Amino acid sequence: MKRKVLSAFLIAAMTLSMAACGSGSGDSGSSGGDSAPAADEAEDTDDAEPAGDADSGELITVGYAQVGAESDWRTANTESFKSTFTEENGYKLIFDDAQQKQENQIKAIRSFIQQEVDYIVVAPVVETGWETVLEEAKEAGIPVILSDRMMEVSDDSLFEAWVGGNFVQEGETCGDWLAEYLEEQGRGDEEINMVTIQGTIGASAQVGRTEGMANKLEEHSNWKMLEMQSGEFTQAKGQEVMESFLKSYDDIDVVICENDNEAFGAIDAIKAAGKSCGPDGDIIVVSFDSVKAAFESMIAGDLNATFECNPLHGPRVAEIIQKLEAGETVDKIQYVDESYFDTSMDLESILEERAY
Ligand code: GYE
Repeated sequence: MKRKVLSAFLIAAMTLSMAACGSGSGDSGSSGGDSAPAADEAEDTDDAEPAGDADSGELITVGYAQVGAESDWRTANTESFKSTFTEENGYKLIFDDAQQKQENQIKAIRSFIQQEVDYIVVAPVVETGWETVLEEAKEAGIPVILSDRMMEVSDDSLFEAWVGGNFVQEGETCGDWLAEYLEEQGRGDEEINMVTIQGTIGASAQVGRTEGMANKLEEHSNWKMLEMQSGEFTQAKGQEVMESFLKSYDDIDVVICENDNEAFGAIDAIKAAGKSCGPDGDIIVVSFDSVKAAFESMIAGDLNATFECNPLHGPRVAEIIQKLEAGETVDKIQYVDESYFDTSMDLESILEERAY
């Protein structure tokens, strides 16, 4: 799908969900709408009917080209697929971990085609460079479903559907939260120096979150983005990048980490440099995903806020497959409802209920 088309969906979804931004309630903001339906109905597969042909015992074979194992989010996403696409539920899952490399994912997709799987599911590492291999899948008559990150292709018949988070909106929610937080601290007009530890460059989650935050920077002339560098969505790289930022600048007010794991690394770097962070510290740290460890970090007083991105896509993809099997049409673009959490909330009780 071309960026232009995707942007139209994003705008529709953002318009519908603006009211939920900055509400401070921690309740799910709505990102649904006609053109961007929420996919949450598929959350629970426990009572799902087995998808394969139960009488003949035939299983539906699904090849999942996963990004890697770079973060807690990714681990939860893998677990969601493995626990959904079980033989008990009527599936045979062929799982491939691409170790964050697009070339490995392309190889995995080709191997799925060779094995004549029934469906190919891809969480693409980056957005571009997929046309050829998707055409190969199309020629082989194998439907492709995208999950998590998006692909930018000129012909959107190359995939059946996409389900994932609204990354631009996540970035904007982060910017709105920051504006409100600084205002509450009496720092609304102060010059605020920021740095960003970006995700994997070219990945939808990086592109969207950076874009969403950039939109908010335009609204605040007193906010200054000193530098942005990729931390590859990992804790180790997040720490390394923060170490280098701290060497270059001694007046960082805010660090935006494009996932929670990068924030854990950044927090270690801040402490090692003799500085403090969190609500009572020198540096405000915010991140994306809202995995359990991020709640622990907020409870410990290190992380200020985390903007949710839901990784539990296994059941959502299973629902898409079941509909395609039944000859039904599926919504091409499906956004998942997402929220945010900060230290003003009752984090202990939210954590108790947290699934990832
Ligand atoms: O934020 C990050 C993971 O694509 C939404 O990938 C996903 C991102 C997630 O590595 O933790």
